[in-house]
Amino acid sequence: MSRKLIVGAAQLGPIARNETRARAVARMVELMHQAHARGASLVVFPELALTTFFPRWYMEDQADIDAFFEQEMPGPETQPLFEAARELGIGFYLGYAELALEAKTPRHFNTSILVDASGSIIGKYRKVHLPGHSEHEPWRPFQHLEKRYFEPGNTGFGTTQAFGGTMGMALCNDRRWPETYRMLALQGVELMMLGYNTPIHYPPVPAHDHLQGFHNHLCMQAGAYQNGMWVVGVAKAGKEEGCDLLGQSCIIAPTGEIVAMASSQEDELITYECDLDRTCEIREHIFNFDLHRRPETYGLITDPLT
Ligand code: CDT
Repeated sequence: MSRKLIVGAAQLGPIARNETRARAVARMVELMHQAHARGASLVVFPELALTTFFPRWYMEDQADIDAFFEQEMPGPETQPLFEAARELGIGFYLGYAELALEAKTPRHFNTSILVDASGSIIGKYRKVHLPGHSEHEPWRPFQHLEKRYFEPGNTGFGTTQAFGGTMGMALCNDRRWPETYRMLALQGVELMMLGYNTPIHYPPVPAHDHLQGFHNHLCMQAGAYQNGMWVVGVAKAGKEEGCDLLGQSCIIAPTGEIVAMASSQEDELITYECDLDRTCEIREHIFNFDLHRRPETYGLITDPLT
């Protein structure tokens, strides 16, 4: 049986602070229709895809912060995404800010879900690597307060059997950490989906600004190749509330080659037919984990620091 599936990477252009979720969802539903017309069975949206990238602002009032979070999924404004999935027979990955009530305690996570073609949520991931800082740092031209507004994810790096293979999820900064890909690959993930919001200006080390695009592809291509998996990286791009966000959404083959890439900073769908069996070219040979890994020498990676 063929294990080829057409995957769509649905890049979004900027979302203004006053843009409604209904408007953002309508933009995404349009991209799902485009994906359907191209025969896609899975569409990947960015991180925090329903609102502007709010960690760029320092806020003290919890009600102002919580206004960017979803307390139910689907809720009334996100329901059209699930209806489109059912109507078109297409699955999707969606990043959003999740406000969960666990043992009556509010928990804030930077989350992604995987939804199947019947509109059911079949996987959830809460972002592990939260970048940025916790306190207001007025010297910055804009803030990156993910460490303030979210707690580290508690789902670990799980997998979902879907779309004819083993699927994995990650979010933005996770792509810079080799452990993300390796944790997924060790569990057999064949296609990793990842949404991102990456400001081009990095205030602590502005000398790296011109390298943002290079580092984006460098880490995802290396992660794909070294772990023999497809990687679908999807941006929220363009000038959002005065802040330039990197585009360059792409689909990367297990060889590390970019096989499709967005060329705009706006809403743009790219698609590619991903053959999940191509993971074998790498996993059965150059990076055959069973034959060649030497985990007995890797203890420092996970041993508690002394
Ligand atoms: N959203 C997110 O994780 N963005 C970071 C920005 C760099 S660190 C401030 C990223 O890794 O792209």
